[in-house]
Amino acid sequence: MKNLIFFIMLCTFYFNCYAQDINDLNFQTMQYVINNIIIDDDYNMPHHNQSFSQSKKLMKKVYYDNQYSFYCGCKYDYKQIYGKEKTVVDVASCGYIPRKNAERGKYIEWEHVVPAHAFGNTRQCWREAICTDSKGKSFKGRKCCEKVDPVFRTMQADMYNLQPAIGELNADRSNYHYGIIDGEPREYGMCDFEVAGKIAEPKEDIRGDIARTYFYMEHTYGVRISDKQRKLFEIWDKQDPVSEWERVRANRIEKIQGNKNPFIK
Ligand SMILES: [Ca+2]
Ligand SMILES: [Ca+2]
Repeated sequence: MKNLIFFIMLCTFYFNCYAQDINDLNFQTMQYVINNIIIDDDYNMPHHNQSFSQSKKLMKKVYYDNQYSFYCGCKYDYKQIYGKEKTVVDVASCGYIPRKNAERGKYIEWEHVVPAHAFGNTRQCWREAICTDSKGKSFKGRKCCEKVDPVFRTMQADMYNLQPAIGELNADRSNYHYGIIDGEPREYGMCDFEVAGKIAEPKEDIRGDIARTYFYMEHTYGVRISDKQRKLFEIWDKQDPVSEWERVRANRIEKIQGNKNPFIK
C-alpha cells in the first residue's frame, strides 16, 4: 500500500513539474486519474467531506473556547447583527487599528493559510474556461472549480488550513507567500503583521503553525512548496514548536474531518 501511495505522489510531483512540457490532454487525463485514486484511497485525506461554507460553521465548534484571531490575537465573538450572525472582532482586546478598510476590519473571515490560488492553479477548472454560466458564457477559476472539481472542494474545505483572520488582514495578505520583511512597520496599530512587496510577515508565535499547515497541505494533496519556502518553514517549525492550543485544535479537527495532521504531534 505504501509503495502505491509513494508511486502516486511521485506521479503527481512529476506531472505538476512538467505539465507545460507534455501533451495537455494526456496531462489532464493522468491528473484526473491520479487525483481520483488518491481521493478514493484511505490515505490521510479528510474522510468526512464538507463544503467551505460548512467548514466555516464547524470552525465555531473548534474555536469555541479560544476565540482569538490568528494574525493579531484579537478576541472575537459571534453576534446577531440585523438578524444575521456575524463574527465580530473586539479591537480593544489587542490594539488593532485598521490600516485602511475599517469595515472589513470589524469582522473575522476564515483565511486559507495555503491560499486557494496555490492549490487551485494546477487544476484544469482554474486554468481553462470549462464551466458555463446561466447565460451560456464560459468561465474558469475559483467559482468554476467549486462547481465541478470535488478535489478542489475538499482542499478548499480542509479545516487544518483555515484560521480566523480579521477581514482586512485576510484581504491584505491576498495570496502572497509568507516571509520576512525588513524593519518593523506597524500599519495595523499594535498588531504585529506586515505586508510589503507581495510578502506577508506573521508574528513569531504563529510561524510554526503556518509551516506545519504548508507541510500538511503538501503531504495530503501534493501542493508544491518551493525550496526557498521549505527552508524558511523548516526554521519556523523549529523556532515555534507545537503549542498546547495547536494540539487541541488539531484533535478537534481530526474528530470532525477524520484525518490527521501528522506534523502536529
Ligand atoms: Ca519585519
Ligand atoms: Ca505557535
